Amino acid sequence: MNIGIVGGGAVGLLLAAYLGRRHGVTVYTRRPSQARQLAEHGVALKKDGETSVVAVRAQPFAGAELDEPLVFVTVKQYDLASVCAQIDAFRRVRTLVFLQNGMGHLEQLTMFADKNVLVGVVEHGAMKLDDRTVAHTGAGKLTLASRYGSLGDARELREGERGFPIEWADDWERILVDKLVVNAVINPLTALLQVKNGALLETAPYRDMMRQLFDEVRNVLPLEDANRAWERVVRICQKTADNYSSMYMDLANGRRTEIDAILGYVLKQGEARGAMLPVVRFVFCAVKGKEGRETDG
Ligand code: KPL
Repeated sequence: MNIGIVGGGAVGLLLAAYLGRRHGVTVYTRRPSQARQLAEHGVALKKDGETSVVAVRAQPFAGAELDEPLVFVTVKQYDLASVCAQIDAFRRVRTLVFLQNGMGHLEQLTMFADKNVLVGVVEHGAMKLDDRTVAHTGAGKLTLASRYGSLGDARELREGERGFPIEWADDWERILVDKLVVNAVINPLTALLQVKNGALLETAPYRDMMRQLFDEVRNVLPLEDANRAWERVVRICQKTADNYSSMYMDLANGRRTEIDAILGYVLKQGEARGAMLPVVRFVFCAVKGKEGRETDG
C-alpha cells in the first residue's frame, strides 16, 4: 500500500522508517530542503547502536496533492490549522490518521468527517537527529482508534512492523486523555529542568514535582482510574528514560511548544470546574516564558 506522512519531525521520520520497510511511503515536509534530503538519501533509523536506511519518496507539503489512500498527519498541534487549511490536498485520501499530542484539535477534524478519520497516540521515544535521521530511543507502541467512519485503509497495517507494534482501541477519547496526562507531567518538567525523561524518576524532589503536577491534572480530567494513570506516567518515563521529550527539544531549539494544547487545555478544564490549579499554572507560565516561535518539520 502507498502511505503518506505529513510532517518530517521525530514521529514522522520514525513512522517513515518502519512503515517504509513494507509500504511505499511519501513524506510531505514543510521545508523543500528536507524533502530533497529524504528523497535523495532515504530516512536513517538509529537503534541500539545500528543505523538502517529506508528509501522513501518526499516532497514539500505546500502545493502537494496527496494520492495515497492512507495518510498520517504528524505535525504539531499548532501547525494543524495550516495543514487543514489545504483541505483540497487531501481530496483523494480515504483514511486519515492524526497523531497530535494534547487536546483541543479535535474540532478541526470535523472537516474530514466524510473520510475515515483515526486518532492515535505514540508512546515511542524518538529523537530527530537531523533532517533525515531519527533515533529510536525507547520502544513503545502506537495506539489507534477510529474517530469518524471505519478503520478504513489503516486495517492493512494490522499489528504493525517488527519493533513498531500497533494496538487498536475502541475509545478514541480515552487514549487521548491517557496520553494527555503523560505529556502534561513529563514534557513540561523535562523541558524546564533540562533533563531526559528518566531523570525525573531518579531523585525524590523531581518525583515529588511529578506527583504534585499529576495530582492537579487528574482532578480535572475524566480519568477512569487515577492509580493506573500514575503508573502509566511512571512506566512511560522509564521506557523513554533515554529520551529528551518533544517539549525539551522544542525549548532547546527555540521553537514553539505544545504547552497550550497540553497544560493550557488542563487549565481550561480547571476553569470550567472552578478548580484552582496553582502548580499547573506555575509550570504553564514557566514554559510560556521560555518558548520561541519557530515551527518544525
Ligand atoms: O510523547 C512524548 C513526548 O516527548 O512528546 C513522550 C512519551 C513523553 C516521550 O518523550
